[in-house]
Amino acid sequence: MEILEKIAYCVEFGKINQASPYPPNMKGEDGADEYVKKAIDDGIDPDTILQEGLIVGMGIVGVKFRENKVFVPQVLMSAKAMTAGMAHLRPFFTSGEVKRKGKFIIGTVEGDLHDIGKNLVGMMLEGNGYEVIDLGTDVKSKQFIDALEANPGSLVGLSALLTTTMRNMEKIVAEIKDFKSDQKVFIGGAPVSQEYCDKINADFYAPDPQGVIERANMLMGA
Ligand code: B1M
Repeated sequence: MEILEKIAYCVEFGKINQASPYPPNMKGEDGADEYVKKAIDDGIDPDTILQEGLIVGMGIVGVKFRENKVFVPQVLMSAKAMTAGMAHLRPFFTSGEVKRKGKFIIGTVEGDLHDIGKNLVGMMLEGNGYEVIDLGTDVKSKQFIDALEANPGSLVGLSALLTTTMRNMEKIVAEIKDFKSDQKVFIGGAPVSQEYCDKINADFYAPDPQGVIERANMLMGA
């Protein structure tokens, strides 16, 4: 297996680094951490490592997750493996050597403290080449708008896990659209639906991270 395939494999199966005991059948082997570092040392272009290694692995995970072939614990391990690999690439991104697809502002809406799903969406977006601006949880309209003002051209995504806080999305979407009428707003989270998205005039509903990535790539022409 060549090194980029190994990187994709480590992300797919959640192998973070050599010390990581998970998955048990890869105990003692190198993980995404070591392989990405080796790939850089071998002179492989960081963008190639991202696109043909980490992103390939996370793409497989996204599809498997949607199809219920893997579950949250495995996805979190994959996200950790990807994060370990990304840490070596980050300096190249921030130095501008790698062209990112765009910026994506994400937050869990006002009143809601659930962040596991939002973090997964953010990590998968990051692994797919987006710069993610994570505003955290309990995020109010003003924080989204301030972030949009500071990062023009960004996409924005709202997450909610409670039927009560989901209602806050309507106000936040309206205030974002008041700030910039053609701003594209994604919404998601367990209680959210396409019907609700249409009702509150949001632009895209995605049930899972893969759906957000696919829509964002279409919008960004990536
Ligand atoms: Co809470 N909680 N919780 N909780 N909690 C739920 C959501 C609940 C369904 C449990 C239940 O009763 N069965 C219920 C909501 C009921 C409802 O409104 N219909 C509930 C409740 C009631 C509460 C409290 C009110 C409990 C209380 O205090 N009485 C309270 C509220 C706190 C608050 O937010 N103000 C509360 C608190 C908590 C904890 C803090 C203990 C903890 C959160 C820890 C954390 O996030 N750091 C917690 C947890 C863990 C859950 C459950 C068990 C798991 C949620 C989760 O992380 N799922 C949840 C029950 C359940 O879902 N089985 C529950 C895994 C995660 C990967 O999935 O977040 O759906 P999810 O994200 C998915 C998709 O939705 C999508 O992609 C992700 C990956 O596929 N997605 C997006 C998410 N955001 C997206 C954005 C997008 C697109 C897709 O575009 C932008």
